[in-house]
Amino acid sequence: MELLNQIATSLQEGDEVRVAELTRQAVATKIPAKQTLDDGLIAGMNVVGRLFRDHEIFLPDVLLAARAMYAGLDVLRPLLASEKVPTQGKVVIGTIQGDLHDIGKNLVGIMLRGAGFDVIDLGNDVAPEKFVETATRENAQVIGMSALLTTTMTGMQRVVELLDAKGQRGRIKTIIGGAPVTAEYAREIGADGFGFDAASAVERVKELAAQ
Ligand code: B1M
Repeated sequence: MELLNQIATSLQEGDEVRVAELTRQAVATKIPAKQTLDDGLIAGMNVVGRLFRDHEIFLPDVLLAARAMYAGLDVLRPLLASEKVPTQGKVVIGTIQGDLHDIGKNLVGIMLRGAGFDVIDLGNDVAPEKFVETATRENAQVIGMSALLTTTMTGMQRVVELLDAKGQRGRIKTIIGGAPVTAEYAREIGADGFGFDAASAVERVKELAAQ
């Protein structure tokens, strides 16, 4: 769809004003928020990722694209979180230590809140101990961790190990996600779940919180 292509292109150009404006147009023309997210904002960010990997653009360009992504997300946030239902449980989320990527994690948080979960967002660069301490203190059912770097994803295993050492592993469930993370990796480190995207993360968290 032309409008969604324009959103993707403006995001690649790092034009946050235009991305916000076009996203508002998409909302006004009743394009479903999920479609604008997937085929506009995320599609644009995927191109940015490829260009950055191939050294065709540089870090400042990626930062501008991230800012533009947030401008679009701010417009979609109320719609993505609109079907609020009574609380389904408590989830502690964060991006793992050493990792500053927080767009995907924030999306997961928005969708979880929309699905009726109480979400405690620890932000990015979160130490394994902090995940475990917070979840224990807050009596959360699930810890959700995000990692975007192959060098930081290993930190998620430490959270599972800490839960084990404190005898909390069965009570507090873990779900992991992020671009380099796979279901196989989740199994390997003993996490209870994996989310390919924000929507599948919510489905899995629902199952885990109900166990
Ligand atoms: Co960075 N970066 N970055 N970056 N960056 C990647 C991840 C990279 C793949 C780019 C590339 O080379 N192609 C590469 C990693 C390579 C690797 O590890 N193999 C990379 C690199 C190298 C770096 C730096 C090291 C660059 C440098 O300094 N030289 C540096 C690291 C900083 C650090 O963290 N310590 C860095 C910095 C940055 C910015 C700060 C500029 C910016 C982040 C801004 C921010 O987040 N506030 C940035 C960005 C934007 C990216 C790319 C382009 C886009 C990431 C993104 O937001 N995608 C990224 C390339 C890419 O991933 N294609 C890249 C959109 C977002 C909606 O998707 O986060 O995947 P994503 O989330 C998805 C799913 O993964 C899933 O649901 C989300 C929605 O569908 N999901 C979960 C995510 N978390 C989940 C948790 C769950 C379940 C599902 O359960 C709890």
